Amino acid sequence: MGFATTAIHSGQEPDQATGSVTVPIYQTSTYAQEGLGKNKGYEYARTQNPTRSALEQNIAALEGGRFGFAFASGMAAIDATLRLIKAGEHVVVSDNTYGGTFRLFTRVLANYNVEFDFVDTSEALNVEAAIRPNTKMVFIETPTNPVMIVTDLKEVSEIAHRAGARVVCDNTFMSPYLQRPLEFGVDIVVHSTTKYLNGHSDGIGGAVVLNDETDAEWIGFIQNSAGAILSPLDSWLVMRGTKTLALRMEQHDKSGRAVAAFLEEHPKVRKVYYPGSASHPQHALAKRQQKGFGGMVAFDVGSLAAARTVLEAVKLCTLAESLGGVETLISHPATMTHASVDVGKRDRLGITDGLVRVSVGLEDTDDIIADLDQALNAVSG
Ligand code: P1T
Repeated sequence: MGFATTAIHSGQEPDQATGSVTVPIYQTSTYAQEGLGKNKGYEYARTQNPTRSALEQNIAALEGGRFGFAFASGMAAIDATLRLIKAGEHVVVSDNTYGGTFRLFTRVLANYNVEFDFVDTSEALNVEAAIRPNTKMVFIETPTNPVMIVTDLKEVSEIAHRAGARVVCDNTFMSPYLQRPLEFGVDIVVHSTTKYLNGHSDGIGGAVVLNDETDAEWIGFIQNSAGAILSPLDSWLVMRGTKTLALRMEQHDKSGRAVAAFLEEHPKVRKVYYPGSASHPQHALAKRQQKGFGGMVAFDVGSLAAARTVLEAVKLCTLAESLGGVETLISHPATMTHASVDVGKRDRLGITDGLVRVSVGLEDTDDIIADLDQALNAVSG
């Protein structure tokens, strides 16, 4: 079955009781039991919920994995995944990740004697050099948020596996329509479903997909034990989203390319970060492991003042955190999504005060470009 067919049908069988073509929202906390130890497979809704199970099956199928788990947020999904790591073990991480991931690793999990090394994973040799005898996980984001660095999934997976470490990929920026990390040897995919999978900016959520049965059992155990589950309504909203994921990603990709091409030519723009541009240092790799380049574009206008002008002059684009929804969102990583990363590291990564990030939405491409053009033209000098 093709991707769009899987998205619409996997986990989405018509309801047995009524024939409802959408999976019902089982808005319940518990289930009546027929007798002691006698139930219909559902006991308590933290542990099992049919709406959540349907979504978990759907996302697992989209990523081409055996097991899926839905969480209350992308961060909850990442946190649950890191519970595979024990005190005294070591994790190698892409040095540019979403700021919240960096914060969770350095400010929370580091307190539990888990060691993290942040390296530029776009150079596989850096990963190899960072591996230690106690390395049990390599965590990569590709392309990274926000400077769109691409990591070779196959090469890094081979290096990690030789050392006996699992590879986790945060696939939020691409969605499974544009990139399927498990096919390149990655062991675990995590998502903020808040973004493209939901696609309508109306719910926070996260997901984990993997093939290994032992690790899956543990993730399921954590999901139930720690309890950061996705609610039935939010599960339903993500399923509503995945049904149109293929169509939406096609358009995000088309407009993303057009916006990046426009920005590259604009005199007020110093630098554009978009793996779809021929000038991107890893354009060839992105072409190899991605089906497209998506709707995330970052660009540098040289100063905080210029960035502020652009961010405050836009009329159609909305100044907001988050990404992957139908509406175009524009943000300032240095003070918003990546404020928790120290300034020295931000500068090294290119997350300057002049960097602006756009999540190119599904409005007419010409309207998005016209809005960015008038906002850029408001920059003085
Ligand atoms: O916000 P939440 O659903 O918890 O997901 C966290 C997260 C994880 N991974 C990536 C790559 C992300 O981009 C995010 C969230 N990012 C934003 C809110 C943002 O504007 O970049």
